[in-house]
Amino acid sequence: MHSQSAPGPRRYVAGLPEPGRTLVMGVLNVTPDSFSDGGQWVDPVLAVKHGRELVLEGADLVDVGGESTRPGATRPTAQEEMDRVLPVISGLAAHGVLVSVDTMRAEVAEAALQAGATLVNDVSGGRADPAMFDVVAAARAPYVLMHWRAHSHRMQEHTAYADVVADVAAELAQQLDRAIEAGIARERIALDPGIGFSKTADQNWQVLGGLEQLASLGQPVLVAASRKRFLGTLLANEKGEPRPPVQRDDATTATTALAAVSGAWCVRSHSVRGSADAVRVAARWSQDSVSRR
Ligand code: PMM
Repeated sequence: MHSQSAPGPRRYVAGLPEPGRTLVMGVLNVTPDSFSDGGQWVDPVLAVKHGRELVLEGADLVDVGGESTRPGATRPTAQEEMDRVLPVISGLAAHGVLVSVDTMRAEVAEAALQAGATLVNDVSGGRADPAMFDVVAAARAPYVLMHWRAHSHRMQEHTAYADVVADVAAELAQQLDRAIEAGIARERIALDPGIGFSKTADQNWQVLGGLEQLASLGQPVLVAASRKRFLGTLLANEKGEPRPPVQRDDATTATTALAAVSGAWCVRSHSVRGSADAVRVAARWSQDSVSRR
């Protein structure tokens, strides 16, 4: 049982909106090879148009990424990554869209912040590039620190845990301490357990079931389950073939609702309309569950 007097986890990140419900981060991958939307938004004009559509559908911010992190992906160079993301970030920022940059590289994060991004979403949690924390600290930018063990081509070799929820929480806590030591303010940091990163399908479900334990680290939690493989596996057909990524949106909406009632600060989603509805339902649901106590 949680102690009644323990302070609840922080439910906001300084510098970002606080609408009184879980935020929705819309995914905009400007990559040729992401697992569910790869190749669709390589043209910056189409990408900006799509990003603005995501906002109309209810995204609070749009996450622009130029490197695919699907298992086995090969890395672009930093220059290629910047060529992909910077025109899209500046185009969206010019339209008043709140943008996050999905990158593991300090150099890309710095250029993206200069181009108008507000938040740095680092799937490596500062482990891929030793300069990342310094760049984020100097810019005083909000930062998503994800649980990460290895680059994509090797990540599924690193799925050994004694207790996946406790181990992910401990590894996140260690990186959180390092980020704070490097000068990033605690109230600007959100944590993300990294669904699908160095985790089996069962481990992903265990992490989702343990979201409240992760929240006990005291930081806001971001959940990014959208269209991921473990949902395809759960919804496999009678031949055992996984449900394809674009047919996983209803399941994504379900994970959004459940993450939101479990206290997630933000969800990252490709199918924004469903997630935007789900976070509103969850907020209303939770309001009455609290007042009835
Ligand atoms: N997953 C992907 C990309 N970026 N960012 C965060 N914070 N958390 C995640 O789990 C995450 C992420 C995976 O790829 P996708 O963009 O194709 O969904």
